[in-house]
Amino acid sequence: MNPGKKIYFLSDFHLGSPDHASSLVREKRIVEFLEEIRKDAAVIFIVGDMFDFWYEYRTVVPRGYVRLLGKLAEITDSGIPLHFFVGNHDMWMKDYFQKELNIPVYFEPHAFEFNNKKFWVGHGDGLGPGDHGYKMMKKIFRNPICQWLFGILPPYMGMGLANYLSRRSRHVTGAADDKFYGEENEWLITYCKDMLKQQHYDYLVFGHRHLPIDFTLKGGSRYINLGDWIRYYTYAVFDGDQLTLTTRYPELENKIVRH
Ligand SMILES: [Mn+2]
Repeated sequence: MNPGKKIYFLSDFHLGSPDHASSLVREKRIVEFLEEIRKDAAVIFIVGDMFDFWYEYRTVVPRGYVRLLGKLAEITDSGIPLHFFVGNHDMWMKDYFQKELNIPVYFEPHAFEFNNKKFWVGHGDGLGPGDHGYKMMKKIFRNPICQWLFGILPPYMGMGLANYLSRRSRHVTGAADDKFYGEENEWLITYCKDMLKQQHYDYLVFGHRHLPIDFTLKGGSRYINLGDWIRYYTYAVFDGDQLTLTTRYPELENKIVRH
């Protein structure tokens, strides 16, 4: 990494939700933030659930989000690499991001190394113990035949069904998520501990939890949860030496769980 350059991580914008007007307010905030970090970004990671629902038909993509998509194109065109990890709300990506935006798309967690620091990055859904209902659903969602069947539905039906399910899933996992369950009960902490038994990482960075968490594990590795851009506007920034989890809006700083 060049001195003065930084690596940014953010996730869980859920654009499209809960309605067009409030999504647009968030989208503009995200675009403004991206424009600002462009000045010193070496790499940008967007770690899933960019959209509340996304499905790429063979020749058509969902309408909307032009400000964000345009900004992403501008960033990669200017030579700043951007990595995207699919989340549980936007895993139905094919090759639009790669072809149109020059953004690699990851469907599984992936390792990176910068300045001798090891990062393990992923959205975080379906990892760790429990959540068997979702793990089964994920198999169906990821199944090529199921995806093909969904794709032959007329979009007004497919998108309608998907938006309904997407909202229902948030209803199920919603409000209770805003408190920290403790080291033993946070399933991504359990997952991180298992990962660290096999290999050392300095930072294990996830989204999905919708609660910003900076948790130091035994041995000094840190589990970072990126929070979201709905309630927290949080992001992690690596300056080449240190990683910091912070928020765009200082008044939200005390919402970050640090342990
Ligand atoms: Mn999410």
